[in-house]
Amino acid sequence: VEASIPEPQRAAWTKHQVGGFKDKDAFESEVVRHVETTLARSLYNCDETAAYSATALAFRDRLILEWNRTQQRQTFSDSKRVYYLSLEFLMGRALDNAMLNVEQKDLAKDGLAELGFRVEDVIQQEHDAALGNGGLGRLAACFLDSLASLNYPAWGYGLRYRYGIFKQEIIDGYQVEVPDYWLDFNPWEFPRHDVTVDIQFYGKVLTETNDKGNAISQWEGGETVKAVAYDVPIPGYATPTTNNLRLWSSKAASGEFDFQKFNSGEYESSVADQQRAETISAVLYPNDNLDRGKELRLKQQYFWVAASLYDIVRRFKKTRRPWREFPDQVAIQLNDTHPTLAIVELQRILIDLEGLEWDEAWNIVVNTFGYTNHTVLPEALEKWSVPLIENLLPRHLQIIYDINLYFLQTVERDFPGDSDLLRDVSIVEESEPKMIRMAYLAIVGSHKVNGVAELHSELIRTTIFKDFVRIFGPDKFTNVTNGITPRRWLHQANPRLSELIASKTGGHGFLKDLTALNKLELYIDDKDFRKEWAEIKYANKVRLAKHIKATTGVTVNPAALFDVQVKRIHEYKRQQMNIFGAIHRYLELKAMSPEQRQKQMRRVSIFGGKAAPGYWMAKQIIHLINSVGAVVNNDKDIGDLLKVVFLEDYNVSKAEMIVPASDISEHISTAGTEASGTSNMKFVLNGGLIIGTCDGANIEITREVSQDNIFLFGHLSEEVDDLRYAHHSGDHVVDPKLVGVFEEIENGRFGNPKDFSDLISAVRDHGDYYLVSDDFSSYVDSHAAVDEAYRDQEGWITKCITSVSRMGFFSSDRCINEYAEGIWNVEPLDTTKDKTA
Ligand code: TH1
Repeated sequence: VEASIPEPQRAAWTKHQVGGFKDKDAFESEVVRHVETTLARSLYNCDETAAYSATALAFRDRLILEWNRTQQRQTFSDSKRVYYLSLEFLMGRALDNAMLNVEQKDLAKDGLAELGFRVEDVIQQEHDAALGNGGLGRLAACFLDSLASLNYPAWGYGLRYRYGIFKQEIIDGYQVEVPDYWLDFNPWEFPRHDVTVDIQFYGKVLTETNDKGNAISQWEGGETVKAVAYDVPIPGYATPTTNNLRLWSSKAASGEFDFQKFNSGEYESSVADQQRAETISAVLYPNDNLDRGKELRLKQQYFWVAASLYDIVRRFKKTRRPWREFPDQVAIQLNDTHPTLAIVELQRILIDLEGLEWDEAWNIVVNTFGYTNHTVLPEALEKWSVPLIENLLPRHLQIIYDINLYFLQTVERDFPGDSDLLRDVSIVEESEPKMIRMAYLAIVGSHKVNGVAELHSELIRTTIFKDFVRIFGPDKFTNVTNGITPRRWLHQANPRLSELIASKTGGHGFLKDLTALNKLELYIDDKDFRKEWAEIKYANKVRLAKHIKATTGVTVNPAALFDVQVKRIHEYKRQQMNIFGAIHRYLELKAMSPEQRQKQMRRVSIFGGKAAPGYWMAKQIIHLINSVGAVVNNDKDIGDLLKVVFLEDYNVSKAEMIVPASDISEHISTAGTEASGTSNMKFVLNGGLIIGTCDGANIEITREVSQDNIFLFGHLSEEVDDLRYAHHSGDHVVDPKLVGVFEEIENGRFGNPKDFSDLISAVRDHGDYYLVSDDFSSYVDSHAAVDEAYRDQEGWITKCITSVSRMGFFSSDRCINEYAEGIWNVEPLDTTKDKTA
């Protein structure tokens, strides 16, 4: 390839290639150039928004050069690539991350200061890229950061939603959803109008017999939509590797609109086709851990999967290798079952379009895919109705049936006569209408299936997928415990703590190898170090207190214990138990004499998180939190002994401010329901302790930091089934403390009791599925233990430092290396042997 370009031309091009900014001056001149030319503004009307835009464009120009070189390097090296398919990428802001990863933030800070701006203010101008709901989408974003930082040849594939997760406003204590139109100015994406794929829907299947007497099927689509690629550069930390995130946007296939219709006066219908096509990538479904089975969602899934596979296959074909080498060149990871149709689509490409035999094709497919399961909640396991698939993707349905047929034949061969087993593991559920079980399809079509924390991986092996362990053997099922990127979640979110750690561990190496944090334990008794540590936490709390004041009007005391629960609102995550606990605390304080009261610990109970727009119970929880806050925060008896605040519109950028300011955070899901959780890791990494159940990654955090440094409570996952069963036996008694809480709510102490009656009856009258009552007293006791521990400030700081020093395991770098070795069989690319440099 290189030789095809004559030497003089190559020299002319490379002469003009530049990496990072040479110095502050070079940076400033690029900023000024972008302000004056790209933005057509001047010194006199350059506000913070314009300064942000120009800074972002200046860094973007640098990133794209490294991006280009990375792509060339990966192509020349001919190495295996990883493709991470995710319907969600919760990226947050990009500028700070880009400046830090290319290690030029100090230079930018000085340059912007000379131009009259504070870098912190400039960074704040950026709109979050919020193409995700919560943990699953943020995990994908952390993985992209680690893949690039570790120099893996990897691409992310997703959808370019015009509207990301909605913006949450709290009005009169209720959640109101506002659309998140985020694309007005997005310097981080590059439209590739030359990279487009035609995607078919509907239509019918034509079957013919060829010369060999084999049936040949061809799908004739009834409708075509165009997928247009938009590329987002992903810079690794302290490495030239800049990987690519490719997001697909939908467009009408027939250009703009139907001119014939337009000219004959049918104005509306002439644009209808165009609008229908653009609807596909218009909006992110705002459900976390819930499957609603909507046709448009299925369309999104196929659209994205088909465009991505076309792209991947095209890239493979350029290598001119035989098909059997496909899995040596390509690893595709399915982030939950959302991209499972990729399995069917690749099989279709190989048999219908490339003419391979079924078995040869299937072998390639299975060796290519890996599937990550993120939940055991039954309402979140995807199923698609057969009539829906049959109408939208008729050929795919046939292939699914064939996959199932061959699979069930092997089951029948290995477990003869076990018809219950056949029915239980069938990809097709024999219901009315029939349903396709996407998780089963993903298992059958992948060579590895993993859960995201040890307990969760054990649960999938022994409960929802136990039959598949019998069929395929235990080796197909594995665990990769989730992780987080220390670049964003320590270095970027908590710069002062990052610098303090750097000063004690010998520089910023811990950002590449997080296990280096263990060196901190040597300084556990160092007075100055501990003082600085405490000062940083306090400063972070002051910053959050200011934000709370500015956004809610509530004054909170930064010396109080900050108790934080921020995550999507869901019954299984049990924010209702938290607010019941706060009410209980309030009632106890009220019952005390003023003297007694003054001996109590001060608390700020902080909540944040979005409820899915159709999730009634979650919305009641938000309303209850706000209603309790309105009473407690204005009670003169209470003062700053207790404050209850709900922070509006929790998102990645807010998390970067909230996480470093917490003393204790709550990870209190019913045991066995939270697959992993990842914010638990973020809080501990930032010097906060956690109160939690024996669930998800809490268990592994406990193993690392030790029992002494975490507040665990509640029943274990083994006990859950029996407890649920007992609730229906008639003699179900609600915890007396909780009864007291319910009484006060029902007396109208927090507003109209009708507004909260469903929250109460779920516990008292409808079987308490999430075990709120069963865990309540141990939860309250555990909070008392937190108060006691916090009284001893020195002891508390020791716990925090010890915990941070033991968090190395939870880097997403460790996680990605495990995937690379155990599932993908890919290796990092040596960036020093760069032929093109
Ligand atoms: C989350 C899990 O609830 C969480 O425990 C885990 O840490 C995270 O994934 C990353 O592994 C999930 N998010 C979703 C979102 C949808 C469907 C299922 C899950 S599981 C839309």
